[in-house]
Amino acid sequence: MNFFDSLRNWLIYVITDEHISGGRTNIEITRAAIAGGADVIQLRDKTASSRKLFEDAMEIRHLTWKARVPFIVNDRLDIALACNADGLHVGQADLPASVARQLLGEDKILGVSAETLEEALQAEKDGANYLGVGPIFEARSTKPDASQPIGLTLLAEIRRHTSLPIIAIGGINAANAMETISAGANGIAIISAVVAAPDIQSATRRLKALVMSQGESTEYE
Ligand code: TZP
Ligand code: MG
Repeated sequence: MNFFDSLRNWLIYVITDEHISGGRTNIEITRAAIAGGADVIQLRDKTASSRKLFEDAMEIRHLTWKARVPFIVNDRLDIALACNADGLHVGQADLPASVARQLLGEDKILGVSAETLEEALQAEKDGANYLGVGPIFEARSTKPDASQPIGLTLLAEIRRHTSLPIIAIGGINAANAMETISAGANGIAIISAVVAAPDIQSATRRLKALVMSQGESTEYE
């Protein structure tokens, strides 16, 4: 299987957040999420210094390398390159995806956030390897500046118009994971339902089992 095709099999995309983890570090979150079966880890920290982010990224790179779990850095191209992450995730207010692609080269994964069909189609043109689509549900308790939820109908519409892997994000938990996959997401990106859970490992495992049971009955491109 081509390396980029394997993104279609990402089911559980865990994003770190030390602000809601009850004191657990990005490294502890990563360890527990990997142990629970996370298919990809993203380092996301909007307030850490560059040095702290770099040091965390290096350690997460080591852990993910050993576990053969892909590692994506949020927002920061410099950190992604410095730690030799597998890829970078950018939003609509970050470095433009086309520029990120040029600087990353063709061998790294580029993820782009999209809230509309237009953004999704533009991201595809700009060289995205996957789309982060959302917020699907209410997500402002984790991301205070998150937009209004876009809902499952728009997710399904984006699914119909792109063949890129779609990772749905925003307010996803065990109660709505199945319907999110049914609407067309390849996988789900999760912060609070995993990172704020008392047991990160078992929260990850539970979500993975749910989504895997769904995958047995549904197939998307
Ligand atoms: N982008 C859109 S919603 C969101 C991000 C980073 C936050 C998702 O967090 P949660 O806790 O899984 O709703
Ligand atoms: Mg961003």
